[in-house]
Amino acid sequence: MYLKSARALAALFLCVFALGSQAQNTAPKLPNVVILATGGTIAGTGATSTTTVGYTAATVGVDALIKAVPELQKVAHVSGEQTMQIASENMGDAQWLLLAKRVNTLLARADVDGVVITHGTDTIEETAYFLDLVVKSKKPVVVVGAMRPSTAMSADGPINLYNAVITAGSQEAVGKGVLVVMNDQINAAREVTKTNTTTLDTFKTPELGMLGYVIGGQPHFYRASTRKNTVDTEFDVTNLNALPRVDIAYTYANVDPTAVNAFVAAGAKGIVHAGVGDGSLPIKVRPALSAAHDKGIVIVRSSRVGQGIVARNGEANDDQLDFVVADTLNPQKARILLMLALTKTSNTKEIQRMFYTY
Ligand code: DAS
Repeated sequence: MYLKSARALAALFLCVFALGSQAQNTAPKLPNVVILATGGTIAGTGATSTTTVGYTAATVGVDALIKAVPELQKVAHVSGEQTMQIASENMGDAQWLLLAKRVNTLLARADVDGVVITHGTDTIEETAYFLDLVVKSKKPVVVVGAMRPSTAMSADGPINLYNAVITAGSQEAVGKGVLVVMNDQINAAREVTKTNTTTLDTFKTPELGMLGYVIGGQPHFYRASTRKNTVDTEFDVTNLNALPRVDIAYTYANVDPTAVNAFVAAGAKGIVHAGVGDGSLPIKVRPALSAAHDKGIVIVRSSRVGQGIVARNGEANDDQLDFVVADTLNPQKARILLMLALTKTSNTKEIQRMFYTY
């Protein structure tokens, strides 16, 4: 009698164990996502819950950022590293190289599925594009920030971080290039830009459009960039410890060549001219740019307008001047591509090819 009930009990136990382990086997395997924290508003703190301007950026550490969003544990195995702690107006070449090398090291590991970078919003579009050109993996890299500090009422940091981690751990984001995920939207690094100084919806790709959304804990893509990025670029930072100096000369009514001449004197290897309209060159500035060119400085014509193509041989005879046009890159992004191009060549025909490729 006892033997029978013991056997029944043992059979029941084995059944429950089998179901339990089967359930465990069928539970979705969570992706491993590493968060590299660099500072910014997402890590900012203000005096009160209504302080949304006049707060201090870059004060909250990565562990606190992760702890503030316990829901992260349900969507990924998350680990954090404090790569730096700065407001992103202070981001520079050294920080970019440090970040890019760390991202590449992490993504080369089989146990890392994606990387999220928390970052100040002021230069998120620059860091994202720099990484878009030098990350050597198809695994997702998502740059995320916030427009309200962590202490603010309805802070956007936690949900932005949650959406960024989901996207970085998703299969859908593989091979899409570096992404900026904020305000429930997914934008490509090449075109995204900050369009408003303070509002939550500031990051946009004004004309070419965002890539998709993160809604209900799921990324939804509707388009992809047509330009080469990440593993398909010719740029590699592995052995780089510095980047060539490239400056931006902003144009406006009554401008004169003071800035251009100062950049030449400072040793610029490239100058991006942020022209008016379709990259127009004022007659007072053109000779200074030509003189700079004759000293071996590569000149790229971009536009302060921000959207649209700067057409070759349109507002200037680029063939005759031996200048490069930025295509649709705004001045701050044209500067990044020119910096990396100059690590490979100073041949303007080769550099023009790069501006039509990336
Ligand atoms: N100063 C801004 C920066 O760090 C704060 C922010 O918006 O993230 O970019």
